[in-house]
Amino acid sequence: MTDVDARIAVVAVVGAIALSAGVITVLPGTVSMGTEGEANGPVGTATDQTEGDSGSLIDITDRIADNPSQRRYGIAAVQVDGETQLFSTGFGGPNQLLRWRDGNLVEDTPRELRDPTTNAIGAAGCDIDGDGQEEIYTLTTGGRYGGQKDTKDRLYDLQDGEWVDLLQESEVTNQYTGRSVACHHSPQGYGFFVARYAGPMQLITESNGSLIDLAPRYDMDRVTGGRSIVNIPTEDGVDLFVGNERYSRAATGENFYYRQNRSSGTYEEVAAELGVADPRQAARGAEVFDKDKDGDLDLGVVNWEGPHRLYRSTDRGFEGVAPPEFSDPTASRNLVSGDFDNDGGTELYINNIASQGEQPNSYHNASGAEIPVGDAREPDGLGTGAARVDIDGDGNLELILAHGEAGAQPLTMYRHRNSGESVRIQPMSESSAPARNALVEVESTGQVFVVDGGSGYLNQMEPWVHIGGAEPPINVTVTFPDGTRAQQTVRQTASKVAYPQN
Ligand SMILES: [Ca+2]
Ligand SMILES: [Ca+2]
Ligand SMILES: [Ca+2]
Ligand SMILES: [Ca+2]
Repeated sequence: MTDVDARIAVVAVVGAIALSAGVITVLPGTVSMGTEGEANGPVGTATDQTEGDSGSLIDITDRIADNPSQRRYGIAAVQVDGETQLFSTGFGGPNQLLRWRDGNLVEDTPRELRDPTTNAIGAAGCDIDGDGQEEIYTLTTGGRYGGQKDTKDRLYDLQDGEWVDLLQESEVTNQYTGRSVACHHSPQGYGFFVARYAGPMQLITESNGSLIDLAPRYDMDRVTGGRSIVNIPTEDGVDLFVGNERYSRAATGENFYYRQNRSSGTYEEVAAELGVADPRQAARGAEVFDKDKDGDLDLGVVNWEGPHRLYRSTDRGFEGVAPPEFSDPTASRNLVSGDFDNDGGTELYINNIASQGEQPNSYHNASGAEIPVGDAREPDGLGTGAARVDIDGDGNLELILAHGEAGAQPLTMYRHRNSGESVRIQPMSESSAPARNALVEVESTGQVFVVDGGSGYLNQMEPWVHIGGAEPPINVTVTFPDGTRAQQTVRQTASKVAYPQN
């Protein structure tokens, strides 16, 4: 899809012109903010909690205290000092780290993480060195979307209170552009899988104090137009889906599905066999969730101006089951799943980018049927990143959206009204970091949930499992990504599950 990249390049230039002219698109529920980049206070209008559609998302952007209008791309929920925080990548401006304090989302970005000049795009957190603290990887572009770039990515490690970039002195980064990065547990432990664009993909981990790239060893260093990544844990290993597109006329754009065999320590690429290669479409967001509560993870993929997919897991692979109201093509960026109203059913949110006129976002139930989206429609929103996270710890999921590419906009934040109860579980790794890629099965229903490893497309969801419509106690089985299992009765509404000690 060479035209796609050409269009993105043009859009980026137009966006830059618009910015220099001081043009700002104002999102629904926000107030005009003066000049671009100005760090004003709250940008959302206060929302009357008693009005509106009870079946839809309401705007709570006014809770974001530090919310400059700027071009952003990804948004990653990372765990820092034991607390879930939000890291947004800046494009033509700084990255931001935001945390919840006294009823507001406030910025608290360490100087080392701001990195205002490298034009970052995807980000993820993952404890690759086993010290219990997630490292933060940012995929930079240097302003280029394909081929080689003149910047290095960043891999920030928190050392004695200061974030140190481990790639600065390392030869591991290959300096090809890309889009997404995710936390993936290979047979050798946690690493960052990096989806490159027109360059070999990477799986970067630490071994004996040095960074290494495991992708060649696992035959994952393929070259394509890499876009999205999602982990799909099974009993046999942690599979990895990579959503791709054509990057040249000579290339093909099929997706990859790497089936991990944990016991043999190998992967096999089986996307075509499973029915998810979709070579004619340009993949964007991807999500994994148990849509029919049968204990098998299903897959959703939104494509750029092509049919969006809902795949039901079967004995033979994946079967496309999206109704037209879900599959209808849009200028999509992300797909977010979560039980936002705590009724026990999963909702799906399609986040679009309005770079060529209005492109409203849409909201669906787990079968793909459209439901009222409410304030989160954002017809003029330049959607790029999206994350689900219970950032205020009240047991209800928030939806946080980043915007950018074609222009500068603030972050936005939404939640459901009239939410029911939930049980939230955080499996912890052997090193007491979030056990991303862990699989949680609820005994009473058989439904399974994944601790997100990122990225969907550019992002990372919270490192928790959110079980809506549930009340403690519930019995769960956690399959850690190395295959270790733990059964536990969860007695609190928010509980950690420790890695079993011998
Ligand atoms: Ca670490
Ligand atoms: Ca299923
Ligand atoms: Ca629901
Ligand atoms: Ca919440």
